[in-house]
Amino acid sequence: MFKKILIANRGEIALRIQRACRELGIKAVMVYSEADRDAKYIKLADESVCIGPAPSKDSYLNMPAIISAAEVTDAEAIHPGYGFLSENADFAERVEKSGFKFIGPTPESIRIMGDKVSAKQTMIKAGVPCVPGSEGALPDDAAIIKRTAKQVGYPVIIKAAGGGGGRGMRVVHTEAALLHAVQTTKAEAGAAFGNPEVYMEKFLQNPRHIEIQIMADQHKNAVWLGERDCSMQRRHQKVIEEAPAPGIPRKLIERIGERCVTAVKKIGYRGAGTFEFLFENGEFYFIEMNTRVQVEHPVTEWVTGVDVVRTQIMVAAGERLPFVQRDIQIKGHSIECRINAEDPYKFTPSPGRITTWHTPGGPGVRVDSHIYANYFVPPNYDSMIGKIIVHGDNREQALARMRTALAETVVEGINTNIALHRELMVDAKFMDGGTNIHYLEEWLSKRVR
Ligand code: MV4
Repeated sequence: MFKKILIANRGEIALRIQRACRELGIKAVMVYSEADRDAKYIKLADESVCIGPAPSKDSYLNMPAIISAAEVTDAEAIHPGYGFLSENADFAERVEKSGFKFIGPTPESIRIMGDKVSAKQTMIKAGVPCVPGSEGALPDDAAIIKRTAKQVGYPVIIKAAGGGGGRGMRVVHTEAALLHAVQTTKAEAGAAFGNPEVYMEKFLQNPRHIEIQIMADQHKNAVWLGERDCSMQRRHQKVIEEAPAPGIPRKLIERIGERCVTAVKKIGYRGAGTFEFLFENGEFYFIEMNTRVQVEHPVTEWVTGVDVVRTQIMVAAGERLPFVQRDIQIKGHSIECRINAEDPYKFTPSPGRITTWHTPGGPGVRVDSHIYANYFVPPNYDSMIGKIIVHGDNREQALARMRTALAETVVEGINTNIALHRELMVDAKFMDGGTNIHYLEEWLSKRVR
């Protein structure tokens, strides 16, 4: 096992990884920007290194500064968390070329999944069902583009190979609008991602977003850790996640989970990963794979009993997975609410000093957050300041526990979206379960006040 790990991230996930290190008896080196200098989780670290000024590009995205910090502190491995450099294949490569372990998949795996065209081709070959569409990238030939759209059937969606997470996409309803949409998406993709390649899919009108968590070691062992329903989102930012996905027959999920495991073994993937699917009319369609730990990993941890971050570290060190597939039994139900420092109605960021922070507790309540009273939420980063996660024997109990937890929570000094969560936890349609990816935005457009 490693003796010392460098954590190349900030906020709640940096603290989450630090806790996993403590538990494993590993020393944690934290890197921080000038904006995060006074954070308590920095003081809690065994060692810490300032890697630059507040802007991410000068600190948390500064590869030489992070690798130098690992060198001067004699760390053996680097955990990238989520966001920032976590899915940057060049960073993973530079980390390993500098003699450190990258806690995540190989640079090659990251590169394949980062290109959404190669990711999809890989999954088709590995037997994972995908959204019907173009075979690979679209060619320049207008007649072929039109023929492909006709075969797929309108509406279609044009997506950038270098995009993902909702960036670089355009829905097309008619042939008259097709070629212009392809040209515009290509131009934008070239400018934004340095890759003008685009591909085409059938546009699914009312899907749910269901994702499968997988974990693999370097000895050809892989398991899937159930699914998460992440359909409650606004502008491609998830707001509430839960596990298991309400109302989907177990047999259906098991079939797709097993396909994911087969694919993972076939491509020699290592570490934690997430297969993102759209789910519509009883069918799963792969769209993208995430090669990092995700914000919403706690709901999976709670229904499976697997510590995802601990396991990431163990498999990166070369250990075998400490469980096999039949050990993974889904127990009860878990829900996560993301707490953001933002205006609860306009969603504009609300950085500033927190004066009061009263955390909820009791049976089945977990809070993952780095904040505290007198903490200053810097304006430079994502507005998420923590997560409230609950577990219950069933969804009803989990919902009841979340309502209680949200009622107990007090944040003063800044605005947060806690009021939004309180309203959603008593919304009849959300309580029924199974809302689609458009539900929250439609609900917000009808919301009063
Ligand atoms: C789609 C789709 C409908 N049909 N692909 C948006 C984020 C990116 N990961 C893929 N996205 C979508 N791809 C086809 N063929 C609808 C979306 C989409 C979406 C997906 C998941 C969660 C929220 C979403 C919100 C809007 C659109």
